[in-house]
Amino acid sequence: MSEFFSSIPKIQYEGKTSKNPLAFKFYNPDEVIAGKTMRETMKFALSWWHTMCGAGADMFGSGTTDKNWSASTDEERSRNKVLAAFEIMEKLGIDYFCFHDRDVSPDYATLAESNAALDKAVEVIVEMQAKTGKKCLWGTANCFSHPRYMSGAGTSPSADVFAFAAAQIKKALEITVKLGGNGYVFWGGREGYETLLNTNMGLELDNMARLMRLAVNYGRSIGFTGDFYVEPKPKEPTKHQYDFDSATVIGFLRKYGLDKDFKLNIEANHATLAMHTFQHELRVARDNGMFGSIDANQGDTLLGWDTDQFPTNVYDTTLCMYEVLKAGGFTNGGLNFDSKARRGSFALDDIFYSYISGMDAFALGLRIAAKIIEDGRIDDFVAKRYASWGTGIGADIINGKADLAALEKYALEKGEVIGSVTSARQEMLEDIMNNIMFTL
Ligand code: XUL
Ligand code: CO
Repeated sequence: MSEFFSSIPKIQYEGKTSKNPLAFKFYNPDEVIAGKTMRETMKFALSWWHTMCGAGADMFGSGTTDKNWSASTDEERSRNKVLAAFEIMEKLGIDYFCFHDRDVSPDYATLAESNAALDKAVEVIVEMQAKTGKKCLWGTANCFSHPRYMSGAGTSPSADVFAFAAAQIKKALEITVKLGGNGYVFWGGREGYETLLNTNMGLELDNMARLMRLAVNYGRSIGFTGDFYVEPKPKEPTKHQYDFDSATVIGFLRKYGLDKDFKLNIEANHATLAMHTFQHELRVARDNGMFGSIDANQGDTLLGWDTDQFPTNVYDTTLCMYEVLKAGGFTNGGLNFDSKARRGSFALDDIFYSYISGMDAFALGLRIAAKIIEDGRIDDFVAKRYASWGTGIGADIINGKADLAALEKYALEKGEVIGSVTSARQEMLEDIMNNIMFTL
């Protein structure tokens, strides 16, 4: 195993009293929580984009971190990125990875050259997978960075651009299958509009669905049996993105008959940008049978953009893992860190401190979520609050036995019903949450 991080040891679990910054305090891979090992439940994944490529550039300044990986050519950089990524995964005990095509290998002058270079880099990944047993969580195509996609890819006004994006997606699907990936993501960073004055929204949405259908048909024809995902995000870089939030995406997928092949990849900060909580987005997905995978980034509520921070907010990770457990866990999905260290955390070993903080925050979340379920007070409260739906008139409504006339008769006979509404007890429940969280 090549060493890009010679000063970093294999990261071990040392328990919550450890003061070693290069150790897990809460993530103990082989410990069984809620019936499964933590490793099996979490399915942590490294993302190529921010981890291997993101150098800390922002709107006002260039990169601060050297992510050249000691290379003198593009080809060498792609190869070294693979070696460094596998070293990071090995040292952190991360079993999965995910990638955009152009993270693995950059754009060359022509599509044919880009594809050939990508194939070479993918061969290195295949070799490293054989050596280490690491798995691909999902693949995707970057159809948003190149200037050709300035007005969209699947929703471009240009049919030529649509065709180019389709070609890129075809190749990305082939690679995902080659690497044994169980997921393929559509995230539409440029699929939206800046102003309706120049936009045929109806045609753009129909075309997006056409592109997804073509991808499903091709993917299935080459043996992709996993899930396709849409990753909702309301804005940034485009002012209004069509994949606004979970509810919008579910409506879109159902309208176009794509809901059997697609699920959702929920990103925490995309939820924040849509003015929802992370838990809300997960709940909408779960309640609609569309819960798929998670991009575990944290945002900053004081900033209006996607900061892609490593998650440390344990309240959020707890409620996330509660939803994951209630959904029965991941099937094809997992928990990937589409995250980057802050621009000022420019040292290469900050990658390790960042992942440790994110993995530990989710491990702590899982431990507390399992306690909430075992404790039962919150679930019992909700069950009791809705108890009137299990018997009498509630059961009749659910079973379709009561029409409006029957309900009128019931209401007339019953008289005023305000007394049947019980206190929502929000404060009591929040106190129970704190009680469970801080007596771990
Ligand atoms: C961008 C973002 C993407 C998707 C994959 O905000 O989250 O990296 O996860 O294209
Ligand atoms: Co993401």
